[in-house]
Amino acid sequence: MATLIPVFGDQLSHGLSSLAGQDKKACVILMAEVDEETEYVPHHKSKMVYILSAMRHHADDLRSAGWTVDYVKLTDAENSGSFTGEIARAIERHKVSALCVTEAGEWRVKAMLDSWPDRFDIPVEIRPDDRFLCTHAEFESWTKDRKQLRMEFFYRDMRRKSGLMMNVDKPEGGQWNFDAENRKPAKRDFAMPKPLHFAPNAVTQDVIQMVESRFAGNIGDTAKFGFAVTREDALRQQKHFLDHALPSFGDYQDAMLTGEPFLWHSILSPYINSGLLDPLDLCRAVEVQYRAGKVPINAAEGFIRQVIGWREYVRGIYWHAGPEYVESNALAATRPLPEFYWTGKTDMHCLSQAIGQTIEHSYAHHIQRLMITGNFALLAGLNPKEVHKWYLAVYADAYEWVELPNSLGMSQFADGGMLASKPYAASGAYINRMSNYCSHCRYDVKQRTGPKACPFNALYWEFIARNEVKLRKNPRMAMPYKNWERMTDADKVALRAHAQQFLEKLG
Ligand code: FAD
Ligand code: DLZ
Ligand code: SF4
Repeated sequence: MATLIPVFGDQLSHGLSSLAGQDKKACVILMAEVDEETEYVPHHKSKMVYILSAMRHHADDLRSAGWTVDYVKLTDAENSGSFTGEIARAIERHKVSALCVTEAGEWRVKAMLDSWPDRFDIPVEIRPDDRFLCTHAEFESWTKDRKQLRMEFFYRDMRRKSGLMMNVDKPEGGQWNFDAENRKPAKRDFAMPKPLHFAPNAVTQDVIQMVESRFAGNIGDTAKFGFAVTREDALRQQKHFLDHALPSFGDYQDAMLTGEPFLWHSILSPYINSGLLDPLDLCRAVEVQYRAGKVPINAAEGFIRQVIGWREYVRGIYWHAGPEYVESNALAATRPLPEFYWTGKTDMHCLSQAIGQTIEHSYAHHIQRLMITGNFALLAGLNPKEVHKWYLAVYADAYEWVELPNSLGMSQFADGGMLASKPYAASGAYINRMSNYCSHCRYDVKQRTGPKACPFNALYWEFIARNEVKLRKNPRMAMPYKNWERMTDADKVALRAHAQQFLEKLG
C-alpha cells in the first residue's frame, strides 16, 4: 500500500512539505498536466511552456533522487482533465492507502483539496506550505487590532523574523527603507546586463510543439522562449543577477526604456513562484553580496523588501481577504478591456512597449505593470475582474495568490484601500519622468487637450473628478484634489470632454 503525493505545477521544490520525512519506497508522487489548469484563463503560450516543461524536468529530478513519479501528460488518452479526476485514476492504478499534499496556492484549488476527504475513502493529510516566511496564522494575528494594513510595518516584522539586513534588533544602515534612493530614470546608453537565455532542449521543444498546436489561439510567441526550466539553470540566472544586475537594481528599479524589457530586474519571479528557487536563500545571497561590499544598501534592501515584504504581504492579503476578494470593485469600474491589451496595437507608445514585450517575453517589470498597463486601466475605468484575468493569463510568474492582490488591490484600488493607501494613478508627467517613452510617441506629453494631447493627462483628471466622492477624504489624495479645485471651470470642462471623447472611441 502506498501514500499518493500530488505535486502541482507551483510546487516544484525538492524540500516541499508533503515530501518531508516520507519513506520514498512507500510513496508515489503524482504530477498531472490537466485541462482544468491550462484553461482557467487563456495562458500565454510561453507561460504554459515554462510550467509544463519545468514540471517534466522536475519529475525527472525527483526520479533521480529516488522517488517513484507517475506523470500524466496533457495528451495522454485517458487524461480526465482535472486534478481530482487524476487522483481518482491514480488511486485505481496504485494501491493507495493515504493521500498527502502540500496546501493549495489559491482558493479554487483549495476547494478541490477540501473535497478530497469526502470524495476518496482514505485519509487525506494537507500540510502547510512552508516556502513562505509568514504563516497564515501569523498574518491573521498581525492584522488583528489594526485599523489599516500597510506593507511597511509588516515588512519590518519580516526583517526581524528573518534577521535579514539586521544588526541585532536594528536595521542595517540605520533605516528600514531606502526606497527614496530607488527612483532614478535610466538612459539608453547605460550598459545593461541581459538575462540568460536557455535554448530549449528536446523536452522543452516537445512541449512547445504541443502548446503551439493545442493552444494556437492563445496570446504569445514561443519562438524566442528562453526561460530556465530546471533548478540548475534557474540558479544560473540567480547568480547572473547577483553578479551583474543587482548592483544597479536599486537605482533603476522604477525606470523604463524603449526596447529594453529587462533593465536591472532579476527575472526570477517565475522560478521563485513555481518553486525552483527558494526566496529566502535568494535573499540571503543578496545580503552576502552587500556584506562583501559588492552592492550598495539601496539595492540589497530594495530587493529584499520586494521578496520578504511585498511578496509575503500580498500572499497574506490574498488569504486574509477570502475567496470573494476577486469580486471587489470599489470604484465601480465597468469598461471592457480594450482589444489592444491582447495585440499591443495602440498608438500610445508606453502601452505598446509594455504590452508588446509582454506578448514577446511573457514578462514586464513592476513599474510597467503598475504604472503603464495598470495605470491606464485604472484611469480608463476598466472592469477590474477583466484586468485581473489579463494579468493572470499573460505573465509567466502569474498565480492567483500573488497576481490578484497586485492587480485588483494595488493597481486598480478595487479593494477600496485594503492593500494600498491610495490609488496608483498618474498622468503622462510621471511616465515621462521615469522613461524615454514619450520622446518616441505620436502624442505630446505636455499637452492636456487637443489632437496631440497625451491621453493619460485628461484621463487622469477625469479619474480624479469621476471618483471625487470616494477619494476626496483620503488624506493622501489631498494634493490632487487641491490642484483640481484650483482649475478654472472652463479647464475642467475641457479636460473631462477630451477624456470622454477618448473613452467613447475606446469602446
Ligand atoms: P524584480 O524587480 O527583480 O523583483 C524581485 C522579486 O521581488 C520578484 O521576483 C518577486 O518575487 C518579488 N516582488 C517584487 N514586487 C512584488 C510584488 N508587488 N508582489 C509580489 N512579489 C513581488 N508578481 C508575481 O510574481 N506574479 C504576478 O502574477 C504578479 N502580477 C502583478 C500584477 C500587477 C498589476 C503588478 C503591479 C505587479 C505584479 N507582480 C506580480 C509583482 C511584480 O511586478 C513582479 O513580481 C515582478 O515584476 C517580477 O519580475 P522580476 O522577477 O524581474 O522582479
Ligand atoms: C499554470 C498551470 C498550468 C498552465 N498547467 C498546469 C498543469 O497542467 N498541471 C499543474 O499541476 N499545474 C499547472 N499549472 C499551475 C497550477 O495552475 C497551479 O499550480 C495551481 O493553481 C495550484 O495553485
Ligand atoms: Fe504614453 Fe502619453 Fe508618453 Fe505617449 S506621451 S508615451 S501616451 S505617457
